[in-house]
Amino acid sequence: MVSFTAALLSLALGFFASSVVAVPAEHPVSRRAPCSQIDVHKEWRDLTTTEKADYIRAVKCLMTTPPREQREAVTNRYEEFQATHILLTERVHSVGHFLPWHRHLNNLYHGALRNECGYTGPFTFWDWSRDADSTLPLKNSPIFDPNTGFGGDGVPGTYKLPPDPKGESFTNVGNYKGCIGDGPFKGVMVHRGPGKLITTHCIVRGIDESWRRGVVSSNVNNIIQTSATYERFRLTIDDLMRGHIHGSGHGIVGGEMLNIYSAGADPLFYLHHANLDRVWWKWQNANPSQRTYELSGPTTQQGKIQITLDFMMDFPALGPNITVRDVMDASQSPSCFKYAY
Ligand SMILES: *[C@@H]1O[C@H](CO)[C@@H](O)[C@H](O)[C@H]1NC(C)=O
Ligand SMILES: [Cu+2]
Repeated sequence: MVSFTAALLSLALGFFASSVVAVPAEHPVSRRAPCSQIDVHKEWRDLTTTEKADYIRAVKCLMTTPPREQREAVTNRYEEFQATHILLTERVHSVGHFLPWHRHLNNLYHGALRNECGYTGPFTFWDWSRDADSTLPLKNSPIFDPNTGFGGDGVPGTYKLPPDPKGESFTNVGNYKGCIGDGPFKGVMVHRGPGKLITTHCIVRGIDESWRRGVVSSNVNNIIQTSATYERFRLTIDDLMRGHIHGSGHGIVGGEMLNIYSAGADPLFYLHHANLDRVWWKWQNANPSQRTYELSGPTTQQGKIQITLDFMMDFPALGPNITVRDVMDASQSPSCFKYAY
């Protein structure tokens, strides 16, 4: 009887303990230094022309800055970020820390633009809903402007996909139309990708209207409003299928942007992921006491272990390991930012 009661008690305590784990207040924010300032991240078209030019300059500067670590076919800092994403692809997608990992990847990328290439303007995101809601073709987006954006579509006939002998590089998906034909990244060569392949190639795009519906504001707002749990939200977001938010930003740009491994070949990768992060931030801020530290999902793809806030994420060649807890609240160090809207 005693042991039965004890068993019940410990069951109850166990239940109590695990329900406490879900309460955000039991997960104090990190003991990191407070933010010295809160950066306001702005949509690309809300940057001044001077800020846009300086952002592009800083990205091109990363492309001529030596990498920190020696890795095969990594010739500069910009490629180092792409290579880390390729290396960790299976570990950071379709897992509980998909959103936190990509938030911090952007933190580190922004840090490199600022500290290694002297960028002083606002960090920036691409609100694809503004394009998808308009009646204009997506290729007319200011993001694709050759003078004040990232250049436009791939040019047919300028790129041929290499063989993918192991069939593991996802080169069978995506609209590899051709090399970027104008703007600041025309002629830029990257050395990793497509996928896990190691080839020297241009930045390949293929702007694709068929992905538009996934990112119209009615769809995005609906997901923010109807996802009652992080689990629901995470599963809805982290889906590369047509009609879904994450895949749609990749699919609209097309080409290598739709390659789950090597999408970081295209500088728009970071603006797309910033906007995806912004959708998460909006979801968190719709109910901050409940959602800022709400987390779920497996630690590995199809794994059985549930993630916790103590889960350690790594960013080889880019920055120190960091727990998921330390990036959940964007207004806390080391993120220290908010979105302009
Ligand atoms: C960072 O995390 C990786 C992967 O979990 C681990 O192998 C590495 O030892 C960690 N590094 C430090 C300094 O803790
Ligand atoms: Cu990714």
